[in-house]
Formats: sequence, structure tokens, C-alpha cells
Amino acid sequence: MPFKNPRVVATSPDPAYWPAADLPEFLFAGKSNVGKSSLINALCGTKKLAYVGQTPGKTRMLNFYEVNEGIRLVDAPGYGYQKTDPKRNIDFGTLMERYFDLRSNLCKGILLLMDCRRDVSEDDRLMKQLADEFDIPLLVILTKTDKLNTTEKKRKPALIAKDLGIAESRVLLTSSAKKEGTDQVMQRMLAMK
Ligand SMILES: Nc1nc2c(ncn2[C@@H]2O[C@H](COP(=O)(O)OP(=O)(O)OP(=O)(O)O)[C@@H](O)[C@H]2O)c(=O)[nH]1
Ligand SMILES: [Mg+2]
Repeated sequence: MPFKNPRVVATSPDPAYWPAADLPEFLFAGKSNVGKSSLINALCGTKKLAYVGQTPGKTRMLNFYEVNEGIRLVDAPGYGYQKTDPKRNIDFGTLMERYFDLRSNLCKGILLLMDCRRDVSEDDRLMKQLADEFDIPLLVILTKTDKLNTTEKKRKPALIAKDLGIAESRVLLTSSAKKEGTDQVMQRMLAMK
């Protein structure tokens, strides 16, 4: 069952326009094009909530979505995408700094998304460090598992967990395209809120 009654509550890089600090939040982070917006849509049972694009860098600011389960999903821009428009966009580091400074106490989990076919990047490691620094639980979501065969699906979580130095139970496999693993992600989020 997807999250109920998903709605956009804010879309801005400016904290003045962010929602009141009154609900547990989950931050969706990861390299550009990894499937953050697609996963949010899959969890919410819609294709239209978060903007999904063919070219990297579609999500440019923090997008806050609220669901009836009493949590907010926060869609972050992807890192590793350089083409910022200086007039309209602030860089990823500044945006994350703002978010963590103001809302790290609200953030009950960072969902660090990684393409299941790739290795851990330096930016992924930095994100993990941020989670440690602010004492926020981390869930690693390996995305696009429809691109992996069964053997690789079995192997990959342990490899990534070892590389990042986290428990294998913190690594989940998902395919937003096939709606696989999404129920498990929701259950974990609700248990963390
Ligand atoms: N095969 C497959 N493709 C996927 C899956 N999830 C997302 N994609 C594709 O990956 C591309 C990027 O998806 P987005 O959800 O926009 O990724 P994002 O991480 O939000 O990207 P940015 O906002 O640019 O950082 C799109 O072409 C999606 O259709 C999946 O589970 N399987
Ligand atoms: Mg996006």
C-alpha cells in the first residue's frame, strides 16, 4: 500500500519557504539521476508528484512532500551535477548545510540512493559522514534493480555494506519501475519516524 494522500507542501531552496518544523522528515539523497524522484513517486503510488527527467539535474531545490502517515519526504537535488544556473540555483553543499543546520533534529532518516550497478562514490561517502556527524540513521537504497540479475542482486548489498562500514540490514534493493522493494522501504521509514 502506498503512502496516503501525498501532496507537495514546499518547493524552495530558501528556508523561509520550508514547512514548519513539526513533522518527522526523511531526506532522499544521492547522485543525480539515481532515481530519487522516481522512488518518492513509487512510494506515493503516483507518477506525477516528483519531477522525473531523462537528463540529470532535474530536481534543483528541496521539495517537501507530506503524506497522511504523518511524515514528510524531502527530495534533494542530485549531487555530481555541475550545470547550475547561478541566478536560480544554489550549490548542493550550501543547500544541505542549510537543511542540516535547521532541521537535522527533524530528520529521522537519510535515504542514500545508489544505482545498483555502480560502486560507492566519494560523494556517497560524504553523505554517509554527514549522517554520522548529525547522528541521523542511514538507509542505503540500491535503485534500478530491474537492471540486475538474481545473482548480482544477492551479492551487491553485502559488498556495499562492507564498503560503507554499515550493517547489511541497512541496505535495501528497489526498483521503482517494477515497484519492487518499495513496501519494505515504507515499513522501515515508518519504524524510524
Ligand atoms: N530502469 C529503471 N529506471 C529508473 C528507475 N527509477 C528511475 N529510473 C530512471 O532514471 C532516470 C532518473 O530518474 P529520477 O527519478 O529523475 O532521478 P533523480 O535521482 O531524481 O534525478 P535528479 O533529480 O536529476 O537528481 C529516469 O529516466 C527514470 O525513468 C528504476 O527503478 N528502473
Ligand atoms: Mg529528482
